[in-house]
Amino acid sequence: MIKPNDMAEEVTLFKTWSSAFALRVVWALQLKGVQYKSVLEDISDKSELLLHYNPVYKKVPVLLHQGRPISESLIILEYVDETWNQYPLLPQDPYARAMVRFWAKFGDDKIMPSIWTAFISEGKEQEAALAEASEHLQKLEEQLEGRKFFGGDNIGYLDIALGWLANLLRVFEDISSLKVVDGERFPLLFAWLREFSDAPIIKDCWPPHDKLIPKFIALRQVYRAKSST
Ligand SMILES: N[C@@H](CCC(=O)N[C@@H](CS)C(=O)NCC(=O)O)C(=O)O
Repeated sequence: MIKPNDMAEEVTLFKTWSSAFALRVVWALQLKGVQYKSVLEDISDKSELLLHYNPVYKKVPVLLHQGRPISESLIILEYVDETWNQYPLLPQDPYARAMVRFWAKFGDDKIMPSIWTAFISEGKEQEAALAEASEHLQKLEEQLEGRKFFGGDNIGYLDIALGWLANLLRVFEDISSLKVVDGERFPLLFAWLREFSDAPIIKDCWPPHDKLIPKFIALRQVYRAKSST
């Protein structure tokens, strides 16, 4: 077992093979070329170390740097950006920084739940969730006006924060025949999904698609069973 003292000078990331939140941190560390060690967690049987380092939320990701833990993926991204200056993720201008953080939070608070509900529901509930997701995605579409990435010419903090869309939409669409990002309705977002997915480093870190499919089929069944009781 890894003991806290063994990690004093190192960068260690507690993650699972599939966590879209942990993937944000993986991408950020890789883009910056920071060497790190991964500890693979099993969410159904969390390690004592994970519970020790994230006693509040008990979730991955946790980044351990010089023996000190940081949790919550968006906060970890900021820490990584402030600690390693190469390949800046956040813009320099304070207003631009605030806006990027705003849209990242919007992604987690609004887009994620609506797309998740569309994925696990059926009929009228699914239609309503899809309509809500589309309304939110329209706002992201506007953010991409005149840009290849949310970060401009390069992948930045917001691209990483929204990267789960590129990771999971294809899985959800393959499983449920949902079409969330339509190329005609959201041409910029559609192009972004492709550019982001194909970018070196991003592409190299994808969890295997054929392993995600059965995982999310099973998860959807669990959530559907819960909502029908
Ligand atoms: N808001 C958190 C979400 C992290 C999260 O939900 N992680 C999941 C794995 S994808 C987890 O550890 N779940 C364990 C649990 O809920 O007990 C973040 O951004 O880091």
